[in-house]
Amino acid sequence: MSQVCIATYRSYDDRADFHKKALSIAVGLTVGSWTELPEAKKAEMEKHLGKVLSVEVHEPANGAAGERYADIRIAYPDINFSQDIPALLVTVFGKLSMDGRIKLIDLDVSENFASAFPGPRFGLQGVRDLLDVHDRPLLMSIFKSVVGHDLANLQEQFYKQALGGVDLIKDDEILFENPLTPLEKRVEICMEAARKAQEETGQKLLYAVNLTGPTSQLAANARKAVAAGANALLFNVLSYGYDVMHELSKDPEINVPIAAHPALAGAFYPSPHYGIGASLLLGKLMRLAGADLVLFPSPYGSVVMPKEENLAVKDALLSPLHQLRTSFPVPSAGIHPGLVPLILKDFGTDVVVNAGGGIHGHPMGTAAGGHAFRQAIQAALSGTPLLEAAAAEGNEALQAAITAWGIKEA
Ligand code: 1AE
Repeated sequence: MSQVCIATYRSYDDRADFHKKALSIAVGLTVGSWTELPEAKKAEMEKHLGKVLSVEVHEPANGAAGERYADIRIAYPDINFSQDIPALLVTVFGKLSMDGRIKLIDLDVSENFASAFPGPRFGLQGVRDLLDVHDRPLLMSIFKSVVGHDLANLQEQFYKQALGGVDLIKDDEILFENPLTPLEKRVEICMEAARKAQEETGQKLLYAVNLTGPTSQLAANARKAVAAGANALLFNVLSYGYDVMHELSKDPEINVPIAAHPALAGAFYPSPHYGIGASLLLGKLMRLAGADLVLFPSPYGSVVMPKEENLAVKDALLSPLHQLRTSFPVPSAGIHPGLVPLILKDFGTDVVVNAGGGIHGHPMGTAAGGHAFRQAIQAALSGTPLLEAAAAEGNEALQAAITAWGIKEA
């Protein structure tokens, strides 16, 4: 068979003949009809025809209604669609996404299709190189309370976060272009605070400024941000579409890492019956589209994603995928220092520990919030139990964080 992209679906139906259903998808989403075609036409259309690769039917043990499903794999010839993510998604799950209880759980793109995608420009290793941090997980802080604040206030917030020893600071995803903190000014004052903090901490820092506005202005806005000194971007990928990030990430003038925010992802992945699986939505497709870092809900904090799904996202970002660099996994939401050993146990050291409330809500203030995380990371790396580390001299920030939020062991 020539180059094909393979889609895996989970289809729920109490009575369906899943083999028949799979065939109707493979034919319907490619050549339209097959058995009615004259033999000469069949020979001509063969190269366009989708092929059913496998159908695994799962009959519920107790015959319970609503639980019968099949995992169906279908190969779609690359020749049918152009080398872009919209064409791929519309082919494999366009109309089909509205056709009953069916979820797209994975996509294996061909070497040929992947060759059109440079993927993450920096990737995990490139982000580490920029920061010169190679021996520990990174720490990211999220701006909180940004709407309605002016530049001076933002600068102060930035400085306090930077003093805490974080490696990255990201805008809140709900901070859009506004008269109080316009993009270029925001970048200038935050990067000024970053330089000032670096004199104290000796640490490099990336500021992921939120890239917003109408699609037609995004590249221009990104270039303005970079010209003003931005050394990273935050991007709400799902509200714009993967192809928009793909265009931004391969633009030679937008030569900074892009952190993909998962806003809207909850509209796609949580249902077992509908939508797109988390590892595809937030893993493979984000990486293919060029995200250097990918934020996603963690299994520990406030916006929970089941652990198995979470680790599948991680694997999709880190496992070999054609020629693509790996993307940094950033499990997020509700993260506090007491979760750090768990995060490192599940994700290893190639992870970004990311927190907003868990930094700004620290009882001793924002900078102490960062310190508490760094102390927790150090403890977890050296195998020291958090309670023991918190009792050590100099680790008062960790002690206060544990008193405030506790420790979650498993
Ligand atoms: C899953 C995205 C997390 C995010 O963007 C965010 O703002 C988290 O904030 P906290 O750490 O839950 O306060």
